[in-house]
This record gives sequence, C-alpha cells and structure tokens, in this order.
Amino acid sequence: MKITVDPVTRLEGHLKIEVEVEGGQVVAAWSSGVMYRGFEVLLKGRDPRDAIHLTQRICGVCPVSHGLAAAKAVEDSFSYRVTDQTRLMRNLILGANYLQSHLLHFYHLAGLDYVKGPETPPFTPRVESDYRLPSEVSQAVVEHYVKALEMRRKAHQMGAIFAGKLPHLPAFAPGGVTETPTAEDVWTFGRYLDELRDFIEHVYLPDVQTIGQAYSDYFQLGKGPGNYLSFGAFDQPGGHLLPRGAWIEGHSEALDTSLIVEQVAHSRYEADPGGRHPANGETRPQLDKEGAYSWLKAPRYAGRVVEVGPLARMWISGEYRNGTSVMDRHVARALEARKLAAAMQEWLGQLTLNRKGYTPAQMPKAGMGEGLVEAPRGALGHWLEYQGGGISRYQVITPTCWNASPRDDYGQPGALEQALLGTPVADPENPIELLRIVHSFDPCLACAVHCIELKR
Ligand code: NFE
Repeated sequence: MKITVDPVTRLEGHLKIEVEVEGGQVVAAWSSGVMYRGFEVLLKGRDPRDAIHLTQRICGVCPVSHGLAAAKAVEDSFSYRVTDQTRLMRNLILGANYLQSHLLHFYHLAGLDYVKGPETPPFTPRVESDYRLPSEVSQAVVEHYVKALEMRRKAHQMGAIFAGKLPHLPAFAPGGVTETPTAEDVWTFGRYLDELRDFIEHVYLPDVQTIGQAYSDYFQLGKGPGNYLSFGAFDQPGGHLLPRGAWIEGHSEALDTSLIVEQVAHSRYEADPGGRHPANGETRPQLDKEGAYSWLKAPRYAGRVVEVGPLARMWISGEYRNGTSVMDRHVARALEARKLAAAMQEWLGQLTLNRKGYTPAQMPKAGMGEGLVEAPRGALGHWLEYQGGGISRYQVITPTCWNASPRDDYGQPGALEQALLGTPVADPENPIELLRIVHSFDPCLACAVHCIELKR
C-alpha cells in the first residue's frame, strides 16, 4: 500500500512524503518539495550587495546564515578579509540564531512526536503516537516546551543586539557588521547567554536523554547514508569551531567544493543531463516535466548522497560517532548547542568595546564568489557572479536540499528517502514512525522552495 503525508507538519515550509509499504515495512520512499523558490531568478540584474538582504527572506528561521553566506560570496569575489572584530560579531549573531533554532527544533517541532501535549490546539489535531513517558515526565517536558519559547525570544534578542534586528537583520554588509558593541550590549548579551546555557545544560540535554532512553529503538531507525558534509562555521584563527570537511565511505576528507554537482532528472527543472556545479548553475523551472516529483534539485558530493546538519558536523569533528539514526541526530544537535554556547562566552570576552565591526569595502564592477557557511540545518552555499555592477548568476544550495533531495540522474534516492527505507509502520493511519524520521533531519522546505500553484 501507499502512504502519503502531505503536508508533513511541524517543519518549516511544505514537504510531501510518499512511501510504499510491503509486509509492514517501507520498501520505497519519495520526498517532494512542493513549492518553487526562484530567488536565483529575481536576483538577476541587482546590485550584489542586495543579495545579503534579499536572500535572508528565503527563510525566517535561518536568515542569519543566508545573509552571511551572501556577504561571504560578495567578499570572496574580491578576496576581502574581515577584521577580528567582525569575525567575533558574526560568530555571536550566528551563534544566537543556532541556539534558538536547535531549541525550536527539539521542543516545538520534533518533541511532540514523543510527548503527549494537552488536548487543545495547537497540540491537537495530531498523529497519535505510542507515547511512552509517564504522565508527570510528559507534563514536565510540555512545561519546557513553553519555557523554550521564552528562551528562543531571548536568543533572538541576543542576535538583535549586534545585528540591529531579527529575523532579517540589516547589519550585514561586505566589510563587516554595521554595529559597534558597547559595554551595555556585551553585558545584556552575556546575561541572556547565561540563561540559555543553564537551560541547555539542565533542561534540554536531560530531556533529550529522557526521550532517548524511552525511545531507544530510534537509535536503530532512520539511518542516513553514512556520508557527511560540512562547509565549516564560526570562523576562528586557522579554521572553524564547527569544522569544514567530508566523511565519505568511512573516511575523512578535506572539503573540495569542485566536487559538488546539482542534478535535475527528477526535479521540476529543464533537463540538464549530468547536472552542473552551482557556479555554473541554472534555474529554469518546468512545472509539468515527466518523471519529476520535487522542486528541490539533487545536490551530490563526489557523486555521493551525503547527509548534512549537526550529526554530520559532530561526526566530521570526531566528537560524536555513535550512529546515524533518528536519536543520534537529536543527541548530536543538543551536544552541539552546549559546545557552541560555551564558545560564544569566549568570543564575547574577546570583543573590543566601542570598536566598529565594519570597514567600508570598495567593490569592483565584476566578479565571482563562493559563500560557504553551516546553517543550523547544515551546509549552505551561495554562488555569485556579477558584471557591470549587476548580478548575472546566483545559485543557493540549502541544507534541506542536500537532505530532502529527490532521486538524482542515476536514480540514487536522497538522504531522507534512504532513511525511510525498511521502517516498520505499525498503523498506516498514524504513521508516526515516518514523522519521527522526517523530523529528525529538521527539514526546512521554506529554505529549499517557495511558490505554489493552486489548482481550484
Ligand atoms: Ni529555513 Fe535553513 C537552516 C538554511 S535549511 S532553516 O538551517 O539555509 O534548508
């Protein structure tokens, strides 16, 4: 039989999942982004600096990552190097966004797959689950769900201190961050960071442990392709806090972005056999293409299907290599939140008070650039080319495009499609097993796609 979940709720954007079940197990899976993004097209002809602000509108959850990737692509086009003060401010703004995003994912998106909420909207209607926590434990996690909303607000405020506002910050520019940290800024940021570190240590990590113990079978379910990719994030002298690299067929490799290809055999874009590197990428939508079932292209690294995100980063750094399952994704994300929050404390102490984070940069009229960053959900790249002061080519590959991609030119299913294979589904009317697997990737289809054609 076929099970279709459309849309999958409690993720950002619109994702459709279809699976074929035989003998109680998933034997085939299709992941479809059902909307078109097209930002690449509307950027054509604009000033490259506009990309820093327009691409943030791709998503309200991770605008910092898009703004930063665009700023880095512009800076890369004329080999501009930012100051230490800029680096620290960008790290703190991106860090604040990561903390709110990781809490959002665990408490507000994935948590209710395991914890029974109150019998009232927005907790109902729901796909019923085999809820396993004793009611008082469940009740405590629901209280943490509410507290996490306040923690996320504080994380947004932290980012806004150095970014001007959030979401969609105005302060990124080629040449830095147009804010100047004061003693009051640093004090306020530090006070909120203390609260977040306390919440991560004493609430988030223990809740992940509680759910991991009660649902320990999910350390065996939803296994990804086992290949990982990270573009590296949080610049430090000589490297990144979250390292750049790849893990392919059991081996660690240095990142080589020339090995990236996006293929479209099963995507709603004009046929382009073999695919393209994003620096030469095209965005030519074709709604009714035969055999296509997604608006996501299929990015591949060295021909391989790779998983991106916190588990990929913790795996590549060697800090967490327990497994590639649903629960491993939750554990890696929580451990990463703790590690990052500790590093943010250090960076805050390294800021120079009352020193600008911005040095005006003279832009050339033509150039090409690559902007790489790790967004909370994984590897994010922006590729830019401009001539006569206007953008001639722009391509974005988001983390969710890597994870939720459709089949590629060679028929290889994407990472999420692979993770669904072999999953036992106890009740096709309530396919909670599928939702737990999908949610563990923290997909954001808003990042991946945008417009929809309504058929009335
Ligand atoms: Ni819309 Fe995003 C992150 C990016 S995911 S949340 O993290 O880029 O495709």
